[in-house]
Amino acid sequence: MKAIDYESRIPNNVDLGGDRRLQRALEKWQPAFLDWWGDMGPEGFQGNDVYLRTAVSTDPGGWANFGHVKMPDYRWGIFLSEAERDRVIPAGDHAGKPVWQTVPGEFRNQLRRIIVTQGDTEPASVEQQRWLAKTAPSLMDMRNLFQVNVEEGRHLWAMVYLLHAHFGRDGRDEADALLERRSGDADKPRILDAFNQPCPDWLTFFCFTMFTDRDGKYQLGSLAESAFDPLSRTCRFMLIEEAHHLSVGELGLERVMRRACELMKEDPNGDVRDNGGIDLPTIQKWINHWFCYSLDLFGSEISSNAADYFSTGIKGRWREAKDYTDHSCINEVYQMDVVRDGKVTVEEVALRNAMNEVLRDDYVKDCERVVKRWNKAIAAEGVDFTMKLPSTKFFRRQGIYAEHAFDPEGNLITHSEYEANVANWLPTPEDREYVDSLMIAVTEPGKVANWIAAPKRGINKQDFGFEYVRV
Ligand code: BYC
Ligand code: FE
Ligand code: FE
Repeated sequence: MKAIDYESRIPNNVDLGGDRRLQRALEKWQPAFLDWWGDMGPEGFQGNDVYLRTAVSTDPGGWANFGHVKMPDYRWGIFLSEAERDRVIPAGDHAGKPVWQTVPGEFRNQLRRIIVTQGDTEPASVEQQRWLAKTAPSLMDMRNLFQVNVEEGRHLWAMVYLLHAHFGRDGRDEADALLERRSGDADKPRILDAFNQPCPDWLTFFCFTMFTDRDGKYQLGSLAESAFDPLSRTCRFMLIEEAHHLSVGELGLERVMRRACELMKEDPNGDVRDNGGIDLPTIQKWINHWFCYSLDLFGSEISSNAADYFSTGIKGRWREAKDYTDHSCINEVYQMDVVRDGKVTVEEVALRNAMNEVLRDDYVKDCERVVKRWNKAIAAEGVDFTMKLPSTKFFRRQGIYAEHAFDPEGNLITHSEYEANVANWLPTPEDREYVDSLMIAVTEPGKVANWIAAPKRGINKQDFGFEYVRV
């Protein structure tokens, strides 16, 4: 393993110093990135010391270095996981052949498109979250927000490195464009839907990190199985950072649920909202919204793009190399629910064309695992309420269910039945206004807003009362 060149302007373990052209190109992009961070990164607190972890090495345990830094001084770097010796292409028509260290000409456009799409989500999420520090429910939550933000910035660097190193002029143009699109902008929006949605409150932030960052986990996992080895190695390292983002979402939502339960017990005849909490049915609505928006990110259930990505080896399934023996999938089928003549029926789809759905299935299972943990926490509070994931057909805007109306149980219903009930299923303007009214910053160490329970654990073995941000 190459030691990280931590002293050079761009910390890296890719021997940037050995490629002057590439180094100069990235050094030119760096000020544009810092300008973007200044304009579109977290609003406020840029001059404050934040207790952040910084990747200083990709060795196990060595990549998480904690200390107080000002966000603009965070060392955004380029880190690839260690190369696997004699790695072979995990999936598709070329399975078993040596992986690619450079981009084959015939797959150049497809690979660039995927890397650009992946790269686009990273700054988009920072833009979506930029106002949240002003209403952080505690200093530790604020610190977690900033940790997620700087790491999404680093993930942008990871994709920009690949574009600069492997795609020449087009790659450099795409890297510039990644700093020009803006989340939610009418003229220059970000590429994928969920990344143009507003993220105005902390309940949304926790749903986003729980559900949308988890799409990141599965997309990165699928790209970690890529035949293009630099992409695979980049994604493997990003996945390590991603785990914390997911826990911010999972544990954040659990704390909101626990607080709702506490308020129900303190005032059994009272209303959670009258006592300044977020009631469980409201949390369920936010979950419905963000789970379904995140399902859209997997692309259509039946997709020739997905089949191409799989057969060429550009993408694999989740844990393709470890968990599967048949890596070709050529004569296999997937039993897919489709809508025909006003009814849901099962049809056989060529497995390669169903690869988006296969990945989505793994994602849904992972989400279900977390929902079970939440329900245990609610039960432990002695409250009789069960959180549920809605059907994957409910509230979709991409794929084969998007033009139909479904209820959260997955029953096909009419559009007017949907309209008549949607206020029970998804956040209403009144719900949003209520949640928004609770968003008031708490910046005293060890204190927490009324609508959320204090966390059970601090960060890096520090207490909850630690000065995570010096305000
Ligand atoms: N919104 O065959 P289809 C993360 C487009 S998150 C808008 O259905 P395909 C992160 C699609 O582009 C992980 N458009 O889809 C999380 C295509 O367009 P064209 C991000 C959409 O191509 C939190 C058309 O519909 N990484 O890292 O199989 C914080 C039909 O294509 C959407 C990736 O996504 C949508 N939701 O797959 C920070 C990995 N869905 O060709 C970071 C890279 C589909 O008609 N991306 N379309 O113009 C991919 O692998 C694929 O592009 C997709 C879609 C999985 C997104
Ligand atoms: Fe990311
Ligand atoms: Fe993330």
